[in-house]
Amino acid sequence: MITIWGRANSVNVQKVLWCCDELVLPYERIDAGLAFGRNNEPDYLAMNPTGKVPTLVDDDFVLWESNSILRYLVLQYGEASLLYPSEPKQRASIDRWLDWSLSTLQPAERPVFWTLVRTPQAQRDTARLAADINAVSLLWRMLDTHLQGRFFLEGEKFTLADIVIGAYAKRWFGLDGVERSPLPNLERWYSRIATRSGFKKYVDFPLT
Ligand SMILES: N[C@@H](CCC(=O)N[C@@H](CS)C(=O)NCC(=O)O)C(=O)O
Repeated sequence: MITIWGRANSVNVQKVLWCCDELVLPYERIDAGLAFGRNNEPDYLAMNPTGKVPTLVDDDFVLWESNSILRYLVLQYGEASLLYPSEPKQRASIDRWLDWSLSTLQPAERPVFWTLVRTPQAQRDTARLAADINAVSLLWRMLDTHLQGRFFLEGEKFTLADIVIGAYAKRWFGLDGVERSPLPNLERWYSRIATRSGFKKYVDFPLT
């Protein structure tokens, strides 16, 4: 049995749960992180020394880093799945979105999310927030351009790239208090991925 440690409102946990849904993989989830604690206790740190969520336990195998967990799940349980094709160019093209999400998108969107969702209004730095919103808007605009003429991020087929970027897209489109200029390709793609059952079950909730 697969166990996934991590609170359900963490974007990095949501990506993993969505992937399990795509692969029709049973698992159990144990709350950890923020209000649930546990992630800084010795037992948890022995599994995941970063103290972050998610952590995956599959029998005697333990793995942390959400995108590594996604790759593992598909390679171990979904080899025939189109989520992460073995053809090198297709796989590398998916990998660059997974890498980009961690190296570029998450650092840019995190301060906006934390300010608007987890910081009381009176404590917000509004000038900083405006600059942060502008920075992340530019990234979504780049994605809008990329999605011109594409059904999913890597073409016709839904892949891990759509799961990873899709989970962050919820954290953009779900924000109150942001003026978003129209991005028609991105919006079309977002309404397409929002029909997936894993998105509905694990991602499509009010941001908390
Ligand atoms: N690069 C890591 C980031 C993990 C991470 O920062 N997780 C956040 C939640 S999204 C966390 O554990 N925060 C501390 C907490 O929840 O207590 C991954 O993708 O797994």
